[in-house]
Amino acid sequence: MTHTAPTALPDLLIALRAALGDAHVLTEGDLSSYEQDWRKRVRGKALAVVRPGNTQEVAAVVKACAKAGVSVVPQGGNTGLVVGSIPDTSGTQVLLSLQRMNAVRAIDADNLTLTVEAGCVLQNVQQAAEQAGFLFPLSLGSEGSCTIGGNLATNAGGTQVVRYGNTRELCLGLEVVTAQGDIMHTLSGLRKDNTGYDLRNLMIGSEGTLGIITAATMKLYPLPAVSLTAWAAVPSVEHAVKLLGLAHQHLGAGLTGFEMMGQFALSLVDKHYPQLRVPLWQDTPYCVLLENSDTESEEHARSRFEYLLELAFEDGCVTDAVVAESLSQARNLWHIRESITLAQAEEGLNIKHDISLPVSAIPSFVANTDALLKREIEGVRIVNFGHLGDGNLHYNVQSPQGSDNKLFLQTQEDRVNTLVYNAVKALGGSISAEHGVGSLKVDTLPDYKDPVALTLMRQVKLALDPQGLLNPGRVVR
Ligand code: FAD
Ligand code: 2HG
Ligand code: ZN
Repeated sequence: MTHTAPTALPDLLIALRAALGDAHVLTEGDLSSYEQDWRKRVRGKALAVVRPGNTQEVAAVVKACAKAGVSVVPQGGNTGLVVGSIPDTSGTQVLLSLQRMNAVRAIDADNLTLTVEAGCVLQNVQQAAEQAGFLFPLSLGSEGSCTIGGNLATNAGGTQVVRYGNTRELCLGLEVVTAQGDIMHTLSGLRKDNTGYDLRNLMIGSEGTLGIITAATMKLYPLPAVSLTAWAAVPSVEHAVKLLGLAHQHLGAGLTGFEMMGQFALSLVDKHYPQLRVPLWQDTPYCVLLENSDTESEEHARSRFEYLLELAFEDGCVTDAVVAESLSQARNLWHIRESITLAQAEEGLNIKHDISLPVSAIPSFVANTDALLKREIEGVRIVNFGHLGDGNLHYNVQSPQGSDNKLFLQTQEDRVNTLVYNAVKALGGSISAEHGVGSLKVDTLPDYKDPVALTLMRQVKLALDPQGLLNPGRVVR
């Protein structure tokens, strides 16, 4: 497909080069890392990839684009899973990468905050916090590449939400470039501020459609004295939910992670990364990964953890368990959990469902939806895993063994989505717990979102971005 750029575009490129310098306005060469989505589902084509180095330059880019009527797609680490961070195929959108804006601006130890630029890679934010003697608890499998700006724009979850909340709960203030190219200076380390509408929380989770986040002030926490990790075999989802209840009761705020992984999900890790040596998976339908963080001592943590596991064995919630004896063993267990997405990608293209439900509804959701899908599609393979502690499952669907996965997506994706999302809706759940809407779910959302809420969302978009130039076609149309 060829596209003809509007005649105003050369003037825009001249303005962008004047604002950023030639080196940071890319129009040629291999731009695939910016134009291809992580799941390799869609490849877009940008008019230009621009890489501003500071907030004023971001504002200059947005102003120039607004003047030319050209839309802007913000991008951080491009690890998003819903096709929200790449340009469309028209060749007329500007891809604005925040990657050069990666400075840690400040750490305020007494206030327990850190202020970082949006393009900071999450792992570097964690390390900066640790070097200052603190914990920054956001933790995702993509943390080596995703950026804090992307985490805020998607309100990312991850594996510590059960204790510390989503990215939204970790943020105190933002600096944002508006659709008009103005800079909203609301970076703040305040834990209390009731001076009107909460624009920070409106921007968080808006997936680049309401403003471009350029910096953020985030909460820090004391480093725990120790974190212990256990891997437990559980006989059913009901038992995993019961174990979660016991863990809440006996670990209290010490419970910092609770992940459930189905046997087929773990078999994919075993198949594609045998060196990771997945424990216990062959003899049990589900495994659970639990983390107990303690501010007192290792002895204290271990005795509480072992007491919990004893109770769980007695109750029949757990049939076998391994408690990591060292930091490297614990890291390996977490690495296995975080490798499921990659192992699934190695297996081929797949249908993802990033859903949330009340924890109490999860056992019946899994039982009924597993049965429904298996009845409707012979040989379908269900990759079920996720953050059970938050009521969030990655209930993914892989084509039958040996079938053409591209063809499976073409012919079955809509049908599978309808079956799964209808089951989620019937139980009062959400079709996106953490990855967002992007362009993959933009046309599905109206069937599942409250219509009044959706109308208000559209009005907000219109009020903040009347020209519709910020990441169009994402979240709402
Ligand atoms: P991008 O992919 O670049 O962008 C994501 C969205 O945010 C796009 O809509 C983009 O336009 C917008 N955006 C990016 N930066 C800005 C900005 N500065 N201002 C405004 N808008 C912006 N997600 C979870 O929630 N939990 C997980 O556990 C998790 N695990 C993952 C594991 C793997 C292996 C992978 C590949 C992904 C995982 N993700 C997870 C999804 C993804 O990593 C998150 O959505 C992450 O927050 C995206 O950050 P990013 O910097 O890569 O953003
Ligand atoms: C995770 O929890 C991510 O590992 C990715 O959210 C989930 O691959 C997925 O579906
Ligand atoms: Zn997740």
